[in-house]
Amino acid sequence: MNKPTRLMRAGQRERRRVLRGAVAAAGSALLAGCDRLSQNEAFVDVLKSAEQLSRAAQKTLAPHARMAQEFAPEAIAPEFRSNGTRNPRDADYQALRRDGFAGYRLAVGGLVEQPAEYSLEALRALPSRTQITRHDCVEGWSCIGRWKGVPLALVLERARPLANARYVVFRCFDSMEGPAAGDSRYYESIDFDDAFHPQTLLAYELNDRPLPISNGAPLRCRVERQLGYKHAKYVRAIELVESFAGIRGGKGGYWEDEGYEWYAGI
Ligand SMILES: Nc1nc2c(c(=O)[nH]1)N[C@H]1C(S)=C(S)[C@@H](COP(=O)(O)O)O[C@H]1N2
Ligand SMILES: [Mo]
Repeated sequence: MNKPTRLMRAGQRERRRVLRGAVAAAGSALLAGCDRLSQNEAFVDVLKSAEQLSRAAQKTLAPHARMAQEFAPEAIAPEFRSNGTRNPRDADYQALRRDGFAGYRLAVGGLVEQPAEYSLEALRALPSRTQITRHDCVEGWSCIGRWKGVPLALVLERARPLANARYVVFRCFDSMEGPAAGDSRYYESIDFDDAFHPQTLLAYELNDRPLPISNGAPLRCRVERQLGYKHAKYVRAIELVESFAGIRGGKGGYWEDEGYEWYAGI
């Protein structure tokens, strides 16, 4: 074996210097807070690929109250992309649509003391929140938009969840497969941490206009600390449950039943 040359030693020193810099950068991101950390995509990728972060581990890094980053109006994209269903072909949806959603009612039920139905007017009459956030799709694109809606927490508090309720399931209008597949309507679910988070909304406006059809009219969920597929569009009903057993594939969401992660933290 040859002794390392001076050039090789210089190369090793350089690599060590670069590594130290990277560790220091990661450290300062940690000190600067979880939002910065979660914005550091390379760092998050390293964490995810290193050991497929469990939900528990991720929650330790990103505790309960962590807020998703919000942006200045200048950051809003001129046009918000749409993905997945862009216009549900389901007859009940099309009938409501023809009517400008006047007949729309959001049903809130399942494990609650006080089931309820809300028209869009009733939802708009509740206190609202507006936020400019970035939507990240698992397919590799992002888009910043301004969302207005009623915090999901308000609607849930009014329903008074029963002690055994653990998850909020969103039932959507759009069928994902042909009629032969039976009920293949999109659905999603989140836990109470996310359901009661202040940035989790039932949104009825995008960029100061009623939600476009392609983005989930008349009502869609915003759950800002998770990836795009968790944000149910075309929400028809909200159901509180104790487990996902008996709900379609049992994994808590349409894409989850196809193999995606249930907790899709950003
Ligand atoms: N009901 C319903 N919700 C859905 C989807 C869908 O196909 N149907 N697609 C999901 C995916 S993968 C993404 S990225 C976002 C897209 O939201 P957008 O169309 O407003 O961009 O909606 C999510 N919610
Ligand atoms: Mo997505």
